[in-house]
Amino acid sequence: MATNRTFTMIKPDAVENGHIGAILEKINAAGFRIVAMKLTQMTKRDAETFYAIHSERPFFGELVEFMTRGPIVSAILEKENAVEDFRALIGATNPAEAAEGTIRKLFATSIGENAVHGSDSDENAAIEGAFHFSGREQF
Ligand code: FUP
Repeated sequence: MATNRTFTMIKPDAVENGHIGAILEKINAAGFRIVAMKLTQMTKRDAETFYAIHSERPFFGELVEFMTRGPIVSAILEKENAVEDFRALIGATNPAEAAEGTIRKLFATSIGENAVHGSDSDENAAIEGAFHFSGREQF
């Protein structure tokens, strides 16, 4: 397993509900190194671009509205097998189906407001990380 990177966002619901610290604690405890991190608010255009793959889905409008309604914490994380291990740490997209102890089981309220994002492939991790961070913001 190569040491590699994934990209995450702590979404507006989890920020609003005061879960930034607890989620970062879980990420640290799972052995991820923080390569880059910041608090920002996505514009409508940012969210439409980031989630362009879902643009034809019925939930796209709600997804964009949700992701732009308040600040997010975005971060690049490094670990062996980062993408797969982080997906396991966050749990299923729908928190009702997420395993016990996962971040979504603990902190998400619905499939639409599911607390965190995690890249689904090494290729998307690189694209998503570059969308949010310049090279000078990565350590
Ligand atoms: P995930 O990879 O687990 O983040 O899930 P997807 O890429 O399938 O979906 C991205 C986001 O779209 C989810 F985080 C929330 C939203 N979504 C919905 O609102 N409804 C759905 O039925 C599926 C996804």
